[in-house]
Amino acid sequence: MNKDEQIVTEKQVRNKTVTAFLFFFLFIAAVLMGWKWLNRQPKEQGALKPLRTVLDGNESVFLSILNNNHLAKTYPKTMVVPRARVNGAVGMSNDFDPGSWKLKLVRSPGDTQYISLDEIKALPKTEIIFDFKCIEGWSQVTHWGGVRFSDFIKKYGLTEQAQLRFTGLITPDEEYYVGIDNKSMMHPQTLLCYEMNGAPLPMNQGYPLRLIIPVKYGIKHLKRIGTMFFSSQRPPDYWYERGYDYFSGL
Ligand SMILES: Nc1nc2c(c(=O)[nH]1)N[C@H]1C(S)=C(S)[C@@H](COP(=O)(O)O)O[C@H]1N2
Ligand SMILES: [Mo]
Repeated sequence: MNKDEQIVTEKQVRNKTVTAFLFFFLFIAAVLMGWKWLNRQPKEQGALKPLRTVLDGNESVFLSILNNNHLAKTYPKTMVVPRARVNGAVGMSNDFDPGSWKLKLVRSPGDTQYISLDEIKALPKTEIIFDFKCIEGWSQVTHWGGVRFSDFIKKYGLTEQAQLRFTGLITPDEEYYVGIDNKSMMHPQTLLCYEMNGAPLPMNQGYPLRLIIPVKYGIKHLKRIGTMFFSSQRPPDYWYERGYDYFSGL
């Protein structure tokens, strides 16, 4: 017999087995207790507080990485999906009158300006083909055209407003709304978009004007912009209130 080998008695085997099972059950008990603790925590904006704390922590990390040289990948026209999927119809009610639409721009509380689609189309046009990603897990390469948000800000003399932390967007019926950090809004790929595949936006894709913001998930690409405003605090956000990440960056 090799000198390294030892005789293991049946009793020793039994003791080891008992110990292993004990640790296993303690581990399961700890996981169950942790899970119960987590579910007893108060909710904050639709998410359990400890989870919300982690999401908000992620936000500051992402914001410090995001810069204007970091561009979302773009694609050739040949890769654009033939029929783009339509997702989400909150705030797209049928009683909307496209003929009388104007963008309601709240320059500051009490100072509102109305801007027509023609005025927006008169600004320099930018196009982008990128992989549009939804948090539900699908993505598709789509082609959009419109005015860079940063060009719009310059043209309408909103530089000071853009230095506040957030922009808020709301559909005309006020059913869907998003808040977005201005660092992401001023990113060169962020568009006030009025075209898809070189044609006016289809009704269900947000006619007459939607947001395209490739540095964010789909939930932030609000379709059919009614009101735009600026704020140093987080504007209300539809999916944030339902437990999702406020930042929703990519
Ligand atoms: N007004 C409005 N905008 C919206 C939504 C919505 O429900 N209402 N859904 C969002 C979500 S979750 C996604 S993934 C995209 C989908 O854009 P699409 O329909 O052009 O594919 O729109 C976003 N913008
Ligand atoms: Mo989405």
